[in-house]
Amino acid sequence: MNETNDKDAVEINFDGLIGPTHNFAGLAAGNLASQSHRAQESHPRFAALQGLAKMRVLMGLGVPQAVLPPQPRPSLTLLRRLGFVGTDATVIGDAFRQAPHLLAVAMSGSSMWTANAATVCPSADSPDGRVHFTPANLITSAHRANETHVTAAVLKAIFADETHFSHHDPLPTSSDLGDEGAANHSRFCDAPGDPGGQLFVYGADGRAFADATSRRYTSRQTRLASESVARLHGLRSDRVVFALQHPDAIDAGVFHNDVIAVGHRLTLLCHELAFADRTDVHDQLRRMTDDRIRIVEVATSQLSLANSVSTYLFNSQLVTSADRSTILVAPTACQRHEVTRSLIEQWISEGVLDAVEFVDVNESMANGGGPACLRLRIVLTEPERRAMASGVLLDDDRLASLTDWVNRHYRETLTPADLGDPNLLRENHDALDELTQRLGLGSLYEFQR
Ligand code: SUG
Repeated sequence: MNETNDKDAVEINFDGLIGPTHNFAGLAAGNLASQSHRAQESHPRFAALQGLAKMRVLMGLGVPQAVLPPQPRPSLTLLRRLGFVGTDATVIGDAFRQAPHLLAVAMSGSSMWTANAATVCPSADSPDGRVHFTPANLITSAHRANETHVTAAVLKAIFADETHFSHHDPLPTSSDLGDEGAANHSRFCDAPGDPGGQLFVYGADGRAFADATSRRYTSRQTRLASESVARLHGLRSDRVVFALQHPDAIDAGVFHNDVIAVGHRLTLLCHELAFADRTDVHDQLRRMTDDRIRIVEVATSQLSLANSVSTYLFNSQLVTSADRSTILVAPTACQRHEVTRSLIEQWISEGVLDAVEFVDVNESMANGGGPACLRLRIVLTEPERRAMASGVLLDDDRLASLTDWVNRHYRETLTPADLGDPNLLRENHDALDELTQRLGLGSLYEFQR
């Protein structure tokens, strides 16, 4: 795995900026946190500040940080497609009275979980030397499927230069081809600029007759989808592994693989029930990495599936800091839980990790989104960084400017009754108008044109 090495390539975390309509509508299937917080009051301003504080921690470690902007909400395009007519205020008012579920769908802030925005493969792995993007179709739920076309536009606006960046269409809308992006995808390499090997994890085959077993929750990712993305990105067949999720994990609330495994460089932290056939998956990963991968597995006897899901241990970010230390950026729930705290201490004493940083992203966690859900990893070489829209890359000044922007535009609280307030639309558009100027993205959204 070390033919050529672009030493200037870096892995950048693109975090979803938590949007002004972050709320708890209980929309997400198989996601226990989303279900249990349904209809509670949310705190959009606090949520966004927690997200920015996490970014500050990563920046403090010397890890490159960028943001992806939130999407316009409520999505009037969606509500009009669903038959609501008249002025914007009429559309919102009628949806609120006649179909509050659909208004919640149109109001969702779920694009904040950018691990589901797309699958991205670095140029070092592609035959045409370009970075490849496939936006996730997110077909399992209406609120997430509604992100896809705007996500595609955002990625195209930031990575516009076709000599460096290749954008594929989202996979067709079919339950055979459910795709939830990078949350089910990991890449292993020595250094980010080296050619890597990739792991795609799915929970169902995709052919209806092969998926006939009935379980508590349906899987969101199919093998047919994962294989299609790998094919579109031109990945070499000896550099990919396709792994079936353990069905017990899905039924315990592991709706994405990043709830039960995290990989970075040549390390994989995972639970023993992450994969249906753990021995075979480990063997394949060893072969793909010339036996260089370090697989650190947690047994059910150490940490149950239920506690893996409630602490979100495996939804930590695993990063390499500027001084080349391996750091786990873990949710504060792991600090409070005795078992996860001692597992992390053990990993530090064994040299798997150099240190841990605990981050509080509890507003996002309450919807099932931990630290790793909030970021999309994109490896870029120096020329690729020069070719992108650089306004989304954060430094201290931009972080301060975003903090100021949140403080001026966000509401403190949102309740289910607030979703019917037509003023939210104007507030959201004003906020996004200012944001796209600040990030140098111009007129990105339909409402701005
Ligand atoms: O798709 N929650 C998201 C959480 C996504 C987490 N991402 C990763 N694991 N990578 C989901 O289940 C809840 C929205 C609501 O209930 O209002 C939601 O969509």
